[in-house]
Amino acid sequence: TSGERRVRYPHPVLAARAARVLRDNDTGSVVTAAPRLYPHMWSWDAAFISIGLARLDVRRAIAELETLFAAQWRNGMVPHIVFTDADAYFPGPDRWGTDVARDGPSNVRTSGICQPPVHAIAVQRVLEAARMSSPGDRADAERFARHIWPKLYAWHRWLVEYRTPGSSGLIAIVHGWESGMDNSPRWDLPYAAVKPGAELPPYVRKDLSAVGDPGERPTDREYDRYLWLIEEMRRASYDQRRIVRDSSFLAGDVFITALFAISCDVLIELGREFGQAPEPLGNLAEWAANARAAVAASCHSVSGMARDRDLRTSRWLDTQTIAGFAPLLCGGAPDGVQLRLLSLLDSERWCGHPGLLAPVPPSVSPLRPGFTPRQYWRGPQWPVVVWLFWWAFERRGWHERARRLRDAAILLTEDGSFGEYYEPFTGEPLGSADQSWTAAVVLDWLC
Ligand code: 9WN
Repeated sequence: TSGERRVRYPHPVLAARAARVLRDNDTGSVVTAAPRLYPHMWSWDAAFISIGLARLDVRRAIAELETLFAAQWRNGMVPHIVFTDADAYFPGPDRWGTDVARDGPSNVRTSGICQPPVHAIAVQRVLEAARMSSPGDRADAERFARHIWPKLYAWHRWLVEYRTPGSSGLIAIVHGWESGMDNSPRWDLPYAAVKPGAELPPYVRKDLSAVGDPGERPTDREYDRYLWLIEEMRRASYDQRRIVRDSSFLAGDVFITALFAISCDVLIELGREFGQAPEPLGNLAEWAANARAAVAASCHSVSGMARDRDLRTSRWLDTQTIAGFAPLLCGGAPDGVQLRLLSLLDSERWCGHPGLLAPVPPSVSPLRPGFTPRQYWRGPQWPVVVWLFWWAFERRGWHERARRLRDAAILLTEDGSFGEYYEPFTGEPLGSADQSWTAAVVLDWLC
């Protein structure tokens, strides 16, 4: 099989290659998400990148998160992109036009939406790495954790204040890009209701020339919708209340909700350690409990899979994507549901599919109609998502499961190309090569 023809670097060499990717993608002020395709800082990428950087240089890791949080909006939102001067990505800062936003930062240009809240997890992981490194690193990381805590808290508060509309308790997204899983079938139904108007200003995509095969990226039709949603938000001057009330896309994201629950837990741990006041800690505990309950309430009565919700039509979104395993990340679902999800994860529908090169969950079940093994969030395996499950399983004390997942992810990535995502049957790297967050999580696993 083509799997047997793949290069397999010994782990010390693989780690050195991963370190080189992070160094090569470092412009001096940010480590870009990828060299050609993504020449800016992305929010959740920066979190994972800092986790990798902490294995090389704790101060550099801290600087990365500080740069991201220096772009935090006044209302608390952490923007999904912090733009560098590079011109090679579309939509860039002019198309986003967030300069009209009342709450935007004045020092940098950013996009006007957010991404999954994994930053508290990154801060804690950087702290752990620093403590194993040297007393100086430890002191720097502790100072940093204390300093960034109120900013993390403001970010979490923003999600609760602005993004928990309605009664589902799920954290809502106003654009598929906010989920980080842009064109996942999770969003097919809500996107079907997004009708780009004739006033959509013309545009030229830049992403297609940066990947080998356009079939690995979202379609033009999808892009029209992505751009139309930006148009709507720009017209609303990025006023969150208006956007949540009026935009043509509003979905409760169960995966973000699960990540939010555990990030609140982590923030509580950090807050206790660094002497934060009882009131914010109490709020975080309440937010975590509400988020967990929302994830549990979304579970399908037969399959157990957690579901997103279209908040415009009040319908559950039943898709067999990796997001359905959200309760395994955050816990809180009844034991029976959890057992069902674990055996589903091991089954041939997911990791146990006999054709997989490496038994890590693909973005979509290979047995689901419409599974597309080479297309972005519609089938390929994403090491960074595997890292989240690995980290959560460790945290939950499922060490053997966690170890199996990590070993499998290393098998997938040991060709040393650090692909953005991988074809599940052959292990072919797809999308961008030298993707920073892939290198970062591999480095974290190997150190
Ligand atoms: C849009 C940077 C980002 C990731 C997302 C991934 C992809 C952007 C794009 O790249 O999205 O935000 O242009 O396709 O879907 O998760 O953060 O790596």
